[in-house]
Amino acid sequence: MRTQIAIIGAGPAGLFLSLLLDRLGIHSVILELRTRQYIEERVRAGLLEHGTVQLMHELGVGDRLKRQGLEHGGIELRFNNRGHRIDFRELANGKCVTIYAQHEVIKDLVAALLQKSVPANHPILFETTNVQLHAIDSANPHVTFDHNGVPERLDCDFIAGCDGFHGVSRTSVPQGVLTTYERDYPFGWLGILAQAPPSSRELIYAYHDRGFALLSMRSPEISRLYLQCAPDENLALWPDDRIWHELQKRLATHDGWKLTEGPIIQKGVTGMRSFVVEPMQFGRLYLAGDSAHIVPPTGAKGLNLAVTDVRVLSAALGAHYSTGATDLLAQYSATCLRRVWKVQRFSWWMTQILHRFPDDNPFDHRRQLAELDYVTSSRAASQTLAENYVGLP
Ligand code: FAS
Ligand code: PHB
Repeated sequence: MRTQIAIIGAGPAGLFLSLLLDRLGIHSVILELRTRQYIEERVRAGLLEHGTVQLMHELGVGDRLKRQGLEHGGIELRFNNRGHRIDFRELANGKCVTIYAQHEVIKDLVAALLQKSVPANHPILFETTNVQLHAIDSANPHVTFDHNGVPERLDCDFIAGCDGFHGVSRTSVPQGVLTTYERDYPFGWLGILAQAPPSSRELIYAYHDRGFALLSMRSPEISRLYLQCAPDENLALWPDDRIWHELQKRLATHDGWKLTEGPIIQKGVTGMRSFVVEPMQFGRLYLAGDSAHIVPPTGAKGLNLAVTDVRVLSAALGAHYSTGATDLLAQYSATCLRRVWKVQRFSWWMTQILHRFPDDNPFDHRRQLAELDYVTSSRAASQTLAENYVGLP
């Protein structure tokens, strides 16, 4: 088998990249470890930046998003039992964000790719195992893998490592080439999906003595909620009524606001880390998305950052194939990392002002409240939050 770009992984990074390359007339093949059903049902992120929504419409995959996405013009920060709205439209030049589950994005992208391809083209091979990258620092890289029990080889010009934090791409780079920057947080998020109408039109981020809580949603009927927990929290100790009790406490307001409860249909614990690897390229291998960086979900950036990486990569590959230019490819990592580090900063900042840290003292508690008071009472400070949250230009 031969293609121009071998893409490892059919997450947001790999799928958006394949569609962006297709628009440029560049052929790619995606090798995905899991089944189509698995990736289309995996519950993960839920919030799309302004730019990600625009891209889905540009790529012609935005019809369901237009019908089902929930457009939000702001968020609420809740602390000392009072809510304070951050108005994106007023503060961020009319921009907003859209709630639309990541697995719905995956469904739209997979459908579009399979619709475009003629059978011989194989845009996505599911259930590929034992993927190995070869000769990545040569002009003739290739990938070997097993598919349907048969060993296969895919020759290509370039490889895009879009296989997430636990993939094989980053670890295919020789020892000593990459520098890793990371911070693990002393807490995680216990997340639930519940059959309960969201109790707020917009997201609520709550800072509370008992810990952080977030009210989000997936539809007018489905709530998505998170509460700060231990990084290795034992879900068995969290029956539904304990989860609701804790969420009610952390989201309570002075005027008696109540959270609407309902059957919990999914629950899970997500660890939290900040992680960046530099550079994001080696030879003809380019890392994009979670294979190169991880952000704590507080800023809702993980999926959106993956999208901006592959916008840069597709433009660089397009320039290479159309003019032979190699400068954008050479600058790929530096170009992405400028944004990656600004998004890391914002995600860390949102995380450190909204969570209770076990080794913090009363001074830190007062400092966090002062920072929240400042952000919600200063136009300059709230504008900074707004422009980062909707997506940096
Ligand atoms: P992904 O991990 O999405 O995709 C990588 C793909 O590569 C997967 O399909 C995987 O099966 C495949 N793969 C892995 N190894 C392979 C191999 N060896 N061979 C072939 N294929 C391989 N972000 C937010 O913004 N908000 C959130 O609320 C949020 N919640 C999250 C909850 C969880 C539990 C997790 C794990 C992440 C969450 N994220 C969230 C972050 C998440 O949305 C990522 O940022 C986003 O999926 C990144 O997309 P990709 O880089 O494409 O990586
Ligand atoms: C979600 O809806 O899953 C979500 C929203 C905002 C975040 C994190 C997760 O910051």
